[in-house]
Amino acid sequence: MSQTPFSVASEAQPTFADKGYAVLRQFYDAEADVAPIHEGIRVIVEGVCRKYGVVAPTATPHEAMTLAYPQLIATNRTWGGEIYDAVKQIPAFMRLVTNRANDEVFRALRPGSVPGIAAGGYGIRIDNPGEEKFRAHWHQEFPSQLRSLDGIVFWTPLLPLTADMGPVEIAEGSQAEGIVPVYEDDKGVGASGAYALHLDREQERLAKYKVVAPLTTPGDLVLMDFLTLHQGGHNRSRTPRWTIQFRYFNFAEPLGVRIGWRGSFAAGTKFADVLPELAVERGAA
Ligand SMILES: O=C(O)CCC(=O)C(=O)O
Ligand SMILES: [Fe+2]
Repeated sequence: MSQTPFSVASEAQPTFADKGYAVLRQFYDAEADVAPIHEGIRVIVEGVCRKYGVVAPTATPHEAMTLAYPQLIATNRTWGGEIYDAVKQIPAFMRLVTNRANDEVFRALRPGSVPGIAAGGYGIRIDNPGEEKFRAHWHQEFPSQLRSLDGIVFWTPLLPLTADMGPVEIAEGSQAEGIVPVYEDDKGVGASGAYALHLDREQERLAKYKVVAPLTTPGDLVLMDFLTLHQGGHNRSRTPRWTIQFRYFNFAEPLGVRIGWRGSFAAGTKFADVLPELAVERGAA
């Protein structure tokens, strides 16, 4: 008999607690769970091409994601935003986000928890080659999502990731830092919201940890503690990097209870209005 999601995640729990992340290979069924999302993306990209009169290959999801999408944004970058906002509303995507297996993973990794899905904390990233403005640089999830201190990021790719596509980079064991203060700086690239937050004494903290960048393929699931330092790798390939993220949190965790499970940027709130003690002046700490 195949293992349950709960038992798979229970086996990973000691590693997760120690390293602040875990990789569950082929946790989702690539055919049953992921292929319908691919098809949903294909149909949307095809429709946007038709709408704007762009002639590009969309016969397969792979063509739509890797050929038609770059062709669209090369013509007009805002059409990419239209697709980005649309794809997170594909029913098959929401079925993955709300999959019962996710609650089981959360309960196995956070014994005694009451799992919640972070509203606004789910989406599909499309990281284009060489595009720095929207890259997720080193951060902890907690300030940009809040909800509860012991939340978990679920991260799963829609295309097989190669090293040059910039797999997510994780500072192994860095959840041990606890909550790291942050300061705001747009770094001269017009970054806003979570993209403008920077870790206090970032390089000094990162120097203590080994950075890993697991290569994953559709169906694989990467789980990260809300306090683990991580960043999106640089996409140096010629292919847009399509990946899914969503977050679960714990209704029973005391800090979450204290802040009323409020969210952060994705919920239209600034973290500093909810937890002012997290913000520092640059270089002040
Ligand atoms: O892989 C990436 O681009 C980073 C995504 C991220 O920070 C997250 O999933 O929370
Ligand atoms: Fe993140």
